[in-house]
Amino acid sequence: MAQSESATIALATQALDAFQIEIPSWGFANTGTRFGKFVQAAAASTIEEKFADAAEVHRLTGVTPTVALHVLWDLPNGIADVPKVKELEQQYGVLAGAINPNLFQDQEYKFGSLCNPSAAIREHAVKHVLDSIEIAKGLGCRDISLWLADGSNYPGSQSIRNRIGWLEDALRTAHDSLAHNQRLLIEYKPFEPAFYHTDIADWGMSSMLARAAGPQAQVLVDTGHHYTSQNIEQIVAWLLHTGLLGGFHFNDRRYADDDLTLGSIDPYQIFRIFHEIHQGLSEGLGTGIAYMIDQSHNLKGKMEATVQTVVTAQELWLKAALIDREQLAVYQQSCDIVAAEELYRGAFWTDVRPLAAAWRTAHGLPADPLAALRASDYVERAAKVRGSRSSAVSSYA
Ligand code: AFD
Ligand code: MN
Ligand code: MN
Repeated sequence: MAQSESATIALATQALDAFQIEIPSWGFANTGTRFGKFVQAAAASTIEEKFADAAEVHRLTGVTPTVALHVLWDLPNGIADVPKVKELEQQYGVLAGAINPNLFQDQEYKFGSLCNPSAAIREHAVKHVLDSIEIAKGLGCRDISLWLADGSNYPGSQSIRNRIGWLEDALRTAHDSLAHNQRLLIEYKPFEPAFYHTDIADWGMSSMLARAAGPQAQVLVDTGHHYTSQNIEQIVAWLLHTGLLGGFHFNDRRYADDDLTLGSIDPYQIFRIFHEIHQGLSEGLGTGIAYMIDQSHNLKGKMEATVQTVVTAQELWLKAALIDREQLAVYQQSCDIVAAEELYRGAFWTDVRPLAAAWRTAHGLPADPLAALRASDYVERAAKVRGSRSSAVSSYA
């Protein structure tokens, strides 16, 4: 049964009012692949420039009030940098979001961090996580978003089960230092940079590690961290059902963890994930989910890519919200496959851009944030101020 236009507008307003997404500080910086880095004149290279870019994205879109920080890249002096970040929050009007420890760049992590066979190295890695939790406390951040590159490249070169035990101990220690309102989000990834086994390789391992760590540990789903054929929305449904869904790192991929912009390859997959979430939310599940972007904008302009991603996320969130879930349940119950599919896909086919534009206008925002960015001279001004420095960066820095 078609919804009346006013009902659709009311539904769209409710859905868009409820959606915010966190942007990554590293999305504004020069990143690259193992084959090199193409520097961009307007790229941010200081924490202040990252806050400035994040604030501009929030000014244009209205739905990105927080920026995820990477401890070593954004707070190189650790907890000592907290006052400076607090000043930037005040100055730019966006807040620090998830805090990301860095357990993958120190030379001593060559054979692992929390899973390293050396107790001394494991202790060093645990200390870094504990320091990151203290930074999060200092900034009033709820989430510590933990990704390990730990694993091995050759069969027989490491004890997989010893590493599980060390990891359980480390995560329990980290969990026990959380404030009562904080969460430890445990991210999984099937491979890369380890190419034989990765210690936290799938949602099952993350789930069991979260359960072992304690009630404030949950799973972080990075959409690029799955094998090509995996049904991610089914994983999301399981994590919702078990109360283990902490949040997302959104991006898109064709082959591996490509960190392409969300919805650029397979928008339907994100729609299917968002449907599971809307369904869960309607039943009181998933209320604290962290929606975060984790992308590396190697070829696209970083500001354009970030604004484009936020707008796409809003549109896919809204498309999924338009599904008449009550009617869908009737078709599912009666196994009317085609009716269910036509209702479900019909929402995906709906062009929600006019609804989203109207919502933005009603909120005093540009109807088309990407066009507004492109019409502005923000990127050109940033390139002028920052250009001399970033062009000095060697392509393999
Ligand atoms: C890399 C990792 C992982 C992590 C991100 C930020 O694959 O997704 O969350 O860096 O540290 O993309
Ligand atoms: Mn990630
Ligand atoms: Mn990744």
